[in-house]
Amino acid sequence: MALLNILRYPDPRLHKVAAPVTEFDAGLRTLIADMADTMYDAPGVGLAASQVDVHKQLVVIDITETKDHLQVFINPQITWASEEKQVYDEGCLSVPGVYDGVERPSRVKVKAQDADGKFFELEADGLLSVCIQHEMDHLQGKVFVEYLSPLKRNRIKARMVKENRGIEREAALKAAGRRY
Ligand code: K1U
Ligand code: ZN
Repeated sequence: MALLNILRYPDPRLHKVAAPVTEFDAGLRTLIADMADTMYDAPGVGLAASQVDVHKQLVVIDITETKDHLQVFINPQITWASEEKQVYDEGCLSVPGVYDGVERPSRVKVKAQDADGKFFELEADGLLSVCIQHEMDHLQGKVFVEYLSPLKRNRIKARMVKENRGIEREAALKAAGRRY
């Protein structure tokens, strides 16, 4: 089991656009397993490769309470979105502690590949629909706070910058302690 480092907003690497996956090999399987471990450990219901600084079109999702239904979406494409919208209080492992309402299409159809490269298509509603759209935004370099007002976003950014400095300071002190 390997836990990966989750990038924290406003890290500029969260805004990179992910490239399509072209090799369905053992390295990809290891990345999927490590991303799943990282998502379950956080804990979260989804994780995009962009959040662990791997800029490939790969998403893992598990919205079950029992955490036993991992869904893997490689090179996902939305093929249909409903006219009907829903507002959901979204969270993000890259912006911990922040939840706010985002309006998105209620239902989507998504076409993607599995770990073997096999194509599949599914229709999603509720949390799965929200999660797919949220994670696909990550692959385009978009974080959900970009849907919020500039005032809210700037407040969140300022709070995160402060928190991130504290985390970096703690890490530096720990590393210095290990040297002595
Ligand atoms: O992309 C991410 O950072 C993961 C994110 C997915 C998501 C959740 C809710 C709405 C939209 C997208 C999260 O998992 S945030 C954490 C969370 O929602 C959660 C954590 C523990 C149990 C249940 C949910
Ligand atoms: Zn997120």
